[in-house]
Amino acid sequence: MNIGITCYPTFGGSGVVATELGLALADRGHEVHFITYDRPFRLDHFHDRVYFHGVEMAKYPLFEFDMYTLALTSKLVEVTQYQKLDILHMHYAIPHAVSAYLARQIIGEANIKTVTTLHGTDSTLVGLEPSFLPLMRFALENSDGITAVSNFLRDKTASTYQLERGIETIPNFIDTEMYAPREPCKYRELFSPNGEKVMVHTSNFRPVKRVPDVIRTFAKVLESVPTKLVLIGDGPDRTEAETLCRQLEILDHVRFLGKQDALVDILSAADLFILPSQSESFGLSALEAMSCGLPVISTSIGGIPEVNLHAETGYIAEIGDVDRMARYAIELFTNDNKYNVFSRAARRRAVEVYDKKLIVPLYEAFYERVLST
Ligand code: GMT
Repeated sequence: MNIGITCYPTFGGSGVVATELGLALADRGHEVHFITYDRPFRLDHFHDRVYFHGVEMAKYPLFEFDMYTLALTSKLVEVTQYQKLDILHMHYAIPHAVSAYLARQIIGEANIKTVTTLHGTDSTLVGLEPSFLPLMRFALENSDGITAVSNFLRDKTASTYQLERGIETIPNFIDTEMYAPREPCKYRELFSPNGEKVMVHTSNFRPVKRVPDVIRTFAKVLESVPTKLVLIGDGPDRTEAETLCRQLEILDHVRFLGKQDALVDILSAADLFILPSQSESFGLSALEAMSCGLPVISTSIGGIPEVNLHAETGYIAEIGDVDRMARYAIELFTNDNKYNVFSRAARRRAVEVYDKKLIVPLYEAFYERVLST
């Protein structure tokens, strides 16, 4: 198949999933065209059968606001026609599904099919804005196929937007050969010079991630078990997080690493992943950690419990319950047998349920079904 993929190309789970999907599809013999305003950040090497088409923005004094939706539409039309695409796969509905709809109208419905993958906030937050809601509903009703990354997101979207057509769950996936425990891990001694336990969190430091809960949980763990905290990522709550560490007088035990590429090495140097989000359709960062053998302590929100199984691959607590999250961490840090069982279960779940070899064929089968309608 000739497949066009549009996503947000910057850091973020939806861009990661879209890019990894495109690369995996190319490895399986398809031709993949990424169509977006910047090169997706994981598209940093030459890959056979993978192409990138940048969306150019027209500048004109009358245009006070950029018209990305229209510029993307034009590029989708151009690439579809010249590269003879069979399918346009939009990751994150707003505004991509709208551009795909417009492009299909221009090209002709018989000549291209469109698929929208919902990732989370496109459906649970942005699409609910009163100004977007009718547009979102229309764009979804008019996609040739819709997938969601968790059953939670599938059901929530169907009920919120009162959709008359089905949504298929195709969960996020991971390359479990790349995301695997690495031993001996080169960063372990740096993070844990005196044999301390290591907790890790990675996110975009937005309020929904509740980074202060990570820090408060860690501070409580530190009262009982010598532990270090490693924070990966950056975003609007970073300053507040650093201030909180100072106030709690724990800054010496916390490392803020900012945005990092060497995730596998860092995760492999840690013992436990913490994800106290107040909104999460899936929790790709938790899956990355599980694949590296880290048990996860998370909230029970959204799609996270589909990924992290309570008392099996980690523990689940209510939003904001830092006492309980700390108790769970201490339990795992002080019971080696239990820790090892959880660690193995986390890795096994990643391999047996979410490996890219299992999930990418589900997208291929979905495309084939859409193309045959
Ligand atoms: O958290 C965000 O708003 C970013 C968004 C994204 O585009 O990366 O994340 C969503 O998609 C990820 C990949 O499917 C999921 O793992 C995240 O759980 C989801 N975030 C939310 O639902 C808040």
